[in-house]
Amino acid sequence: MYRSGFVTVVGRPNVGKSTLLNEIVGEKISIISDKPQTTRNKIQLVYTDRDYQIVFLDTPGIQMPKNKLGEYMLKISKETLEEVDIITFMVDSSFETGRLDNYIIKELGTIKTPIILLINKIDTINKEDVEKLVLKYEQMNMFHKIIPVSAINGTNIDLYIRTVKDLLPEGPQYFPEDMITDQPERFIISEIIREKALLNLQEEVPHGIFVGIEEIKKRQEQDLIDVFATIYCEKESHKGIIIGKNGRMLKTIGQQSRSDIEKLLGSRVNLQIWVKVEKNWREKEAKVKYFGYR
Ligand SMILES: Nc1nc2c(ncn2[C@@H]2O[C@H](COP(=O)(O)OP(=O)(O)OP(=O)(O)O)[C@@H](O)[C@H]2O)c(=O)[nH]1
Ligand SMILES: [Mg+2]
Repeated sequence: MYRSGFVTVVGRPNVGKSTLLNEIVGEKISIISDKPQTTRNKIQLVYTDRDYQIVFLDTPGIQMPKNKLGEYMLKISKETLEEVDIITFMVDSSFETGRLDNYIIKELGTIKTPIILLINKIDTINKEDVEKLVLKYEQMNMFHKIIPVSAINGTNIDLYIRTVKDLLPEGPQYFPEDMITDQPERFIISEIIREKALLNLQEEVPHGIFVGIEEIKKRQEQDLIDVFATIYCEKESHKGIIIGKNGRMLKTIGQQSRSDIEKLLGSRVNLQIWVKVEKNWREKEAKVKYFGYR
């Protein structure tokens, strides 16, 4: 009997949801950064073996929305709760349970779907504190299972997979066995560039960017692919910061992105990035939709 199903991973921003799912599928599909609100869309990551297929949904960190983009992100994180077989709720053990965790716990309390709680980043705390946390969450009486994990080290990830498998209903293999994401190459390339922008830029600048891919074209009879991209930002001053003194910042973002894109495409890449201003696009519903957040 083949078993399959959909599993959403929700939690506050920055707890390590994308790190976990990349670890499980063994490839970097979802981008990761030390800044909150890294993931903006719902991204499917598919785990397949002989008897099981698990379709994981990576979602944006749940946060009180500050603009139209934030409203969209909250909406899709909540929507996924309704459409899955299993919910994984992830918390970060290096922080106290905050207002946001409590908000999410309250939302989850009204849902019948089984919930697995992952307490992540246990590599940053000692054993006694892990046990205390487990006890604290056990008292809430709402989780099918509580698993302390380290997404970065891979600790207890096998136990998590085992737990998910045991809960899966009988079902078809939805996707071919070599498929690990529903996202097109074009999207992953734009996300790689956004990740490098998040990595190198400070404060509000990276949160206001959107990366558009104009063209991906293989040069004939050459092992070289041209990629033309545009980074849209919200203000003239941000454009200056992204380009940097003598173009240095844009060069760094470009070099780091190119290296990852080459790995993804398995070919040499010529990457050209332009920077344009699209004033306050995150506030405007039409623009947010135009940029693909719908
Ligand atoms: N020490 C430690 N750090 C981790 C672990 N897992 C993730 N991180 C770090 O936590 C930060 C956030 O990771 P992400 O995977 O981007 O978090 P996320 O929950 O997807 O964040 P959003 O997409 O913004 O909601 C990154 O700097 C990761 O390297 C872990 O097990 N241990
Ligand atoms: Mg993420």
